[in-house]
Amino acid sequence: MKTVFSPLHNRRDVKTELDGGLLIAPHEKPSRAETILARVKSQALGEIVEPEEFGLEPIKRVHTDNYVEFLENCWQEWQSDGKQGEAIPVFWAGRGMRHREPKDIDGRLGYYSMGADTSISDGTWEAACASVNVALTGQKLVAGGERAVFALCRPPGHHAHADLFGGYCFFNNAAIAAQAFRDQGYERVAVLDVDFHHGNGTQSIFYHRNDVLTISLHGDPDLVFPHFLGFEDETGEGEGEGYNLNIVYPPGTPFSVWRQGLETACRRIADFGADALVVPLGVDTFEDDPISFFKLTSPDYLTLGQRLAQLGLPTLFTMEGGYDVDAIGVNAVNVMQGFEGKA
Ligand code: OKP
Ligand code: MG
Ligand code: ZN
Repeated sequence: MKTVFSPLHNRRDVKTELDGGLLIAPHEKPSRAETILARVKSQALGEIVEPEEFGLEPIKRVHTDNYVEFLENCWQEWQSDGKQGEAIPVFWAGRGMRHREPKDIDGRLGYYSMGADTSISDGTWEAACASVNVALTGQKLVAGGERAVFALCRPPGHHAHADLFGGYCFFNNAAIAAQAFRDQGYERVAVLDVDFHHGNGTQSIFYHRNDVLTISLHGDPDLVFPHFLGFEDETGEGEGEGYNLNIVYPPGTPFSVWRQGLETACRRIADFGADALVVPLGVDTFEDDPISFFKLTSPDYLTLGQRLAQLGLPTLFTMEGGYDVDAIGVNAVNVMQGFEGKA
């Protein structure tokens, strides 16, 4: 299997994540992608290719023009305003207030975000664009006939809405790739999010549509991020009714239970008649992940890959979360090797 990787991911290197009232060293750090790349190499998974440049057009099929412009200029504006640290949103339009984009950078940071866990600094824009190019290059390879491709995206994307960043995400790489499949004539695209967290951005982007089926397996949002979306009664709206599926699990969930949801998801995708599959892949479902609460083990990721391969679909994996850096290389590449038939 080919892997798409951009060294530009390392331009995303913030020093802060607001967590528990402290500015900690971020969980989402450059060594994550380097560790996975090292495993791709040591396992000889396949060729490693650099992304092509796709520009802003495919991004704007999913994200609003104003949001894209905000992300491009945010760091510059923050600095021009004389701020000393990294850009962190602290004000939001609460209930009863107006959802209206103000001029001030503090106001705009709140308007375009869902949380304060995701600081912005120099290079964030460049890395976020490179991550989209990684996903779109993978999509192009799959559309060109590759059975499956591993888009080693960083920063991740599945929490990003059409006009919101947060949860370490800026552009929704998986949604942009799914839309690219649609724009190239694939009639029905399935997105199966196996990251520990709900794929709230992807759900939101396609919520009113029946041409992209969105499914996410995740930790109960009553207990973890993203807190305000991802419940099982969210099934889609209008034309999209019945085309979103959330499968929610409690703390301590082992693979024996998690895989039942995977089975439900795979059957739904088969019924849907998908002609392409995008898999936002997080390995933060791992038993030792520092911010999550499922109990998957490294061999379970081989089984996951095997089951996905049985769908028989052209498949694009986009890398999302996974924060036990010692294990993410093995776990992510295990999914690919399982897909290719390793037991
Ligand atoms: C991104 B991805 C923990 C802070 C959690 C949000 C989690 C973002 C996960 N103290 N911040 O889905 O892996
Ligand atoms: Mg998920
Ligand atoms: Zn996650």
